[in-house]
Amino acid sequence: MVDFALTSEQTSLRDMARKFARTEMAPHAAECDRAGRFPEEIYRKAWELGLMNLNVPTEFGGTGLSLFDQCLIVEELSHACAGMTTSIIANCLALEPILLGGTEEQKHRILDPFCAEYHLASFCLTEPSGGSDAGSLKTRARRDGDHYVLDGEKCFITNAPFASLYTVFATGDPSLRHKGISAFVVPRDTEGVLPGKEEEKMGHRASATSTVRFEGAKVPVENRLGAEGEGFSIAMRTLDQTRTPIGALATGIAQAALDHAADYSKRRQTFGKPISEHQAIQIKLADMAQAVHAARLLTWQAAWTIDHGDRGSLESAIAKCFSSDAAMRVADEAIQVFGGYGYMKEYPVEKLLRDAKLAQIYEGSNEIQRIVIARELLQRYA
Ligand code: COS
Repeated sequence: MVDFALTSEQTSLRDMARKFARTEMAPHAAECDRAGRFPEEIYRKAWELGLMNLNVPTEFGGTGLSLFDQCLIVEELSHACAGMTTSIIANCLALEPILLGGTEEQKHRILDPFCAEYHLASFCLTEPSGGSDAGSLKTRARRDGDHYVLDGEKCFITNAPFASLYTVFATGDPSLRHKGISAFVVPRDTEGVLPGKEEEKMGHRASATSTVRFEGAKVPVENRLGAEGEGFSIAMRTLDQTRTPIGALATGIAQAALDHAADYSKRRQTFGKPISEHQAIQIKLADMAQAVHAARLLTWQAAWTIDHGDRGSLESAIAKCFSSDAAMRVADEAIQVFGGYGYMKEYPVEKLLRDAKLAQIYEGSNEIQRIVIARELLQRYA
């Protein structure tokens, strides 16, 4: 039987995340957006409450939540500020390769001390020469006795300037394409690990993004995850897991846009009555509500599918792609409901459009999601 009702534990979890989002995040969202400030004091509080490292099992010091429960939290956080949420959940992305590819020894050695204190980690896959074609990455990993030497550059790396740990994908031989890629855990204090300066972004401005250069960085062999050449599979399986919470993040943006638009429509008067009484506005709100509901349900279904043991490549790509496209449409319509005020930074909705845009690009652009969806779909007609 399919049941859409949340358990009492899930309701409490969602309420706790909502309270944190509304009291700790929302009051600072506009200021951090304007200044491009990375509010580490908020991220530290999120860690204290168990809102970080959500996917790491409790035996390694994490919160150990199902993907479904993670999505409940992510939607609430993102309703307050998608940029802060990106920084809070970046640890899940960065640590997932360790959960998928690490041995028990590696998990305890790396995750136990990492999760015991407030730390940030970054997932280093994308490179300046091509993000979508992950199999063509050029960062080299040369084996030299009991360690590897890493050389190359990663870009658009969330939390990189503040991270103490990087999961890095590098190749032993670029001519092998995806078969040459391995995954490594690289501590920040390794000599030759050089995070770049923070990027100035259109949205998600409370989150920090930069390049990371590796110049002869020596990584011990025991920090390689899985076998040599297994890195691409680890990266793809990681993204299957983490694209669904991006669906939840986009749903949070869309719900916030709908909430702001509906609320404003009841207070704004034109032609002698609140604009909520004009059918032109009601039709917009109805379309926005449909998009929000569909985004949430697709995200929940993808999370449920993965929690029940399926790889979920198709469902997570659908959830991520649909929800982020929906968030763009809903944020756009929210601005239209606000009219000229919606275009002004003094009001909250233009930020939502800028934040929604990134959800269509990161963790695999929506064009890549459509390729994944089409491939998965066509296999079923073989
Ligand atoms: N899980 C496990 N294995 C997977 C997989 C998945 N989800 N998807 C692909 N693979 C495997 C394939 O089975 C294939 O294995 P074999 O060589 O054993 O047959 C291998 O990986 C190569 O797959 P494929 O031929 O599909 O690779 P492509 O080079 O065509 O690339 C896409 C596939 C486009 C899907 C991949 O490059 C991609 O996801 N790009 C986007 C990267 C991204 O999301 N970046 C954002 C970074 S985080 S902000």
